[in-house]
Amino acid sequence: MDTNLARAQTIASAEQDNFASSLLSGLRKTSKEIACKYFYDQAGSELFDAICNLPEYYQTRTEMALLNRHAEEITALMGESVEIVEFGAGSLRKVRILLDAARNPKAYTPLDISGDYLCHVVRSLAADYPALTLRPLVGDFTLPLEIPHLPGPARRAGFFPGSTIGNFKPDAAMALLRRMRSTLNGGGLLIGVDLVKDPVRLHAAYNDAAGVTALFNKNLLIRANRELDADFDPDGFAHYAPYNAAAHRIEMYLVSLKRQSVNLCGQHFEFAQGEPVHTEDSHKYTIESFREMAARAGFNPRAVWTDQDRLFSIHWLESR
Ligand code: AVI
Repeated sequence: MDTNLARAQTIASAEQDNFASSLLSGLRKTSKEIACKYFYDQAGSELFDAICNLPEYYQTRTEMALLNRHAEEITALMGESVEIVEFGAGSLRKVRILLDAARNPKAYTPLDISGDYLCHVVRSLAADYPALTLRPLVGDFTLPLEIPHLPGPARRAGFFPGSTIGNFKPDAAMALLRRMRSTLNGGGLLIGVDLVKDPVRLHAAYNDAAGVTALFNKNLLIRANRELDADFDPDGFAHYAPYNAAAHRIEMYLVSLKRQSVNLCGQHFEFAQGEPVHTEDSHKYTIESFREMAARAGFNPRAVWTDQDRLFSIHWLESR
């Protein structure tokens, strides 16, 4: 085992959440819903990786290009001997750009709900960054959590790429930013945010021609069948992802194609023909509207980088 690689440590929140209880309460609502954080089992994470490589999904490649172009400036703002705390261990390709450019980074602390995925992620970094402390933490960053401090002084810099902040409703996004600010303990936050743009382009990104996003959406039902012994018919539901221009968000649904009933954890649910089950929102911001929200969450919005077509943005927020 590499010496710089700590064993994954679980940090529990006082609040508890799990797929079964969340799904049961979501399907009991008048407007049925399934929480989007349950997309990411093994199959869902692989489908999401495939989405990131789709020609229509401009977000990932645009953010990567911005990170590559501005890595020097970004890591200079983070400072020397920094501990990079990543909220959700996403694509390692992104944090590697920061680690390569950073001045003598002290530690990388990815925080993710999936322990297996985390171990895989950090193991692949250990040999390439022998001087870096790798500290995988298993926990749900959407819940209130305390990250234990490393021995010795280290400034923290948060990293939250991919516009995952867009998957939270504005009130919840603001609460999450507040919690991140307190976790970072005076350190700044580097965050990727998808921008408001031509609705046709947005629609295409969530309704790809190859149907990968549709599979990603339906994987929620397949996961419930496998893990909770439910009897959803995935072909009995259609992927539907319109852009709500007034609310600046893509809304994702699974729409029941027929009248049907489903059994789940000993309970019975009826679906009318055409009934939608809400599975995700993906909010889009303007640079100004995001900076305003960050300021209301207690950050001091400093640098912002965007591409020439203003598709995507990366913000450096300092703690006040
Ligand atoms: C993870 N998140 C930022 C993605 C998004 O674009 O909202 C999830 C996704 N849903 C469908 N395609 C991608």
